[in-house]
Amino acid sequence: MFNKILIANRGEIACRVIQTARKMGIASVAVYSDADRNARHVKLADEAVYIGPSASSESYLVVKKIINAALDTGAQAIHPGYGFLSENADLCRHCAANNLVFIGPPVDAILAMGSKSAAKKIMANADVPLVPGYHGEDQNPAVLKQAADSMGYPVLLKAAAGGGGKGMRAVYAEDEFDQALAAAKREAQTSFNDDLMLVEKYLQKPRHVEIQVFCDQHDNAVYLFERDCSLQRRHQKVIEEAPAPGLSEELRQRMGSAAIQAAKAINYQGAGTVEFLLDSSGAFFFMEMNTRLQVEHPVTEMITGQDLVEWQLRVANGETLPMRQDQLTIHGHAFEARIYAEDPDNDFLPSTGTLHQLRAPIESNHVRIDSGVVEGDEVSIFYDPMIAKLIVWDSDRARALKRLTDALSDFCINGVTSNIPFLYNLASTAAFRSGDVDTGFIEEHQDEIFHRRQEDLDYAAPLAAQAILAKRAERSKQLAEHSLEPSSPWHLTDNWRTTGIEQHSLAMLINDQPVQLKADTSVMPAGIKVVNNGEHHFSNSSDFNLFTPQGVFHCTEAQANLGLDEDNHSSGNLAAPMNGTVVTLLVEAGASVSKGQPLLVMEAMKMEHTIAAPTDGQVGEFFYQAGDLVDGGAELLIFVAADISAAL
Ligand code: MV4
Repeated sequence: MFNKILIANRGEIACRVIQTARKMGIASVAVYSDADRNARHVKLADEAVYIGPSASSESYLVVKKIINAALDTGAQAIHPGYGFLSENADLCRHCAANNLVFIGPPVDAILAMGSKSAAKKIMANADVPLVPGYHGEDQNPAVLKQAADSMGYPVLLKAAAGGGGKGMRAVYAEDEFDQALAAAKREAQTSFNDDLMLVEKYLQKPRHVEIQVFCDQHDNAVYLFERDCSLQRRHQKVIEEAPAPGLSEELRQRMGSAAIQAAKAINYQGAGTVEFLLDSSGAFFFMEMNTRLQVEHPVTEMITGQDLVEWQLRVANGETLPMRQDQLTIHGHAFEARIYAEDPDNDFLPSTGTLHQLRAPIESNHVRIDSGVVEGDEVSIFYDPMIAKLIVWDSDRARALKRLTDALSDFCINGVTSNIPFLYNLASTAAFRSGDVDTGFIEEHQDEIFHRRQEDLDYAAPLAAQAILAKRAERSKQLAEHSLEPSSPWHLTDNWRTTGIEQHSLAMLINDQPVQLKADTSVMPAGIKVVNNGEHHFSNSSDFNLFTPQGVFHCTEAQANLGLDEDNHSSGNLAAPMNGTVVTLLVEAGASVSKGQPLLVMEAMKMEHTIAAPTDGQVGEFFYQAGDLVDGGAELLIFVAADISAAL
């Protein structure tokens, strides 16, 4: 076995490969760019080599730098991960030329699968089922149109050099064909510098079911069952699962055998994935073959109990496959959700920045987190903004799905916008729960997925109120413990509410929705009701995230009316009306004051503002001194209304 390998990648996959290498007693070499100088994979590796500027094109994608890093550190093999150079024939060739083992397939297999039309030709010869269509060299428009007419509309025009949904155009009727073909060829020429076209029967909302295959150098080949990756948005996978919901054992075996046939047709070695389109009738058709370990491989690991990176290392080292087909079984069900720093409410644009808070769910036999970052790291603009992969497992799909929604609710991220609420809403839809998933799912259910339901708000509001009350009680308790007067009411701990407040008027923004609540803490648990969700002037006195099973709610507490609510004579904590500076305190802490008596002067926007006593009462404590800068909405002092303090 290798003594040392180099991981030519970054982020979560680099960390994941390093972990298996360590488990096997193999030393690891990381490579890193400027932006990744302090990255997690650099810290986890035994050694690390700087390979240049942050832009991938000047670092992670430079074959010469990767090869030199391996040679300079005495690494015997290179693991390419996924993306970057993982399917790059040049890296494969340069490894061979430098007596380095490429942990992946032979270069001919990479080349064979690199072109969609070449791949389909190979698969046709291997009797692997293809979508009915034309994949020929003759690109005479009349030939292509004849093929379309004979298979019947709708048809799909696909650029042979395309991929990931790029260069596809549907044609619904014969009279649209010529114009559509001309447009598709122009686009392909522009995008791929190659306008070779395939024509296929257009399958309506198929499922994307892929088979994990593994082949060693001794002509052994197995499939490790399937993954359903139909849940995609703009051809990016969002949630993957294994096994595929509702797939019969008979269909699984037929797809697995077809995948093995595809692998053998190209003398495959290593980990590979054969992607199929599965239509509603149960017919399946070869789409493409990926000659690398996939992002979503963990769900296969969870249901088979196998470490696929360990398999890769053993196979690359010339060992036979660790298991035979008859030894592999499916146990339970697994999901993977890709946690991204992106904003679903802003067309999923990446949300770069600092991960001020990153608290992942606790890992267990049921919850696995593959992450390349830790709290405090930057999510940079240079690379894919994936924060982590959340993988869950349980004994059946329903239980695994509950694990998923619970874990998403426990995943706390602050500092960047994440797609967690989107993932949670998606996983919570009835259609997803029923396993009724195909490639059109997100499009079809987007109202339910993207729309923050009113009931979510009503659900969140009382929870947010409880959070505010708890925060206030905690703050008052802290103050009481440091208060000046031994006789001060703040010392009373006989369940007396430290601020003496029993009815609260709370106002807040919940996910930008104004909400007003009345809370009565004279009863336990606090009686809280949502009142008219009227408009309020909000000052962002304090923001907090409410992480709930319904997803994350961003809450901004504020005073609807400063300090007192007209229709009840409770006292309150007086808040600064806006950002400003405290000019002077006009009374001592602990002083008794009368309604309207000036308590404090602050300056804001070149004007002086006097904060006056909302009613007769007592100043509990000032939180600021003269000269202090104050954020709008910040609590300036604690004030206890006379009718409350009289009762003490
Ligand atoms: C198709 C298809 C329907 N009919 N081919 C999308 C990208 C590439 N992987 C192939 N794709 C498709 N090919 C025929 N003949 C529908 C898709 C497709 C799709 C496939 C898998 C996963 C998600 C998809 C989303 C949209 C379209």
